[in-house]
Amino acid sequence: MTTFNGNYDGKGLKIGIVVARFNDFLTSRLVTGAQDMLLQHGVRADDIDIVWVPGAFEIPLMAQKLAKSGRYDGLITLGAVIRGETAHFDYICSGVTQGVAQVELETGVPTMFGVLTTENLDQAINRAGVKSGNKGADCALGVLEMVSLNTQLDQI
Ligand code: INI
Repeated sequence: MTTFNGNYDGKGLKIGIVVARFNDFLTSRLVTGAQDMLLQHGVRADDIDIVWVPGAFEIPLMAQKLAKSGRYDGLITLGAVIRGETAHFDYICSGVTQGVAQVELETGVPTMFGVLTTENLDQAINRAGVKSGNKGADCALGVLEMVSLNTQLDQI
């Protein structure tokens, strides 16, 4: 029996971050959380590229472009969609969720979903580094683990 576990070694990895500018007072905190965690695990600052897009709905297209470029070991997508602010909430959430999942499965590049989809501003603030951790930092650990697994399983 063989068990596979990913590690969190970021040395030599190139990571792309696609982040929505909408609600940037929240999403910039997610970027900081992700960057700090990647740097702590050995990713070089020069090996982190950040692409800002207007809103969460625009994330999948740029994530797809980065994934298809073949230059990234893994990607992190970050955004904040808050229900109270838009009648489009369900459409935006469903577009970005399905889009990011499609990018990951079609390209095979590990792609983290760090888009907050919350009922209210408080829930979003709490997940951007206040009470309930930082979703960006969680995604940074997640992408390192998935890249490691992806590499291991490519070699069997
Ligand atoms: N985009 C977000 O990232 N978060 C939101 O809460 C949001 N709201 O509330 O509307 C939002 N809208 C913009 C959307 O993502 C697109 O940029 C826009 O519809 C243009 O395609």
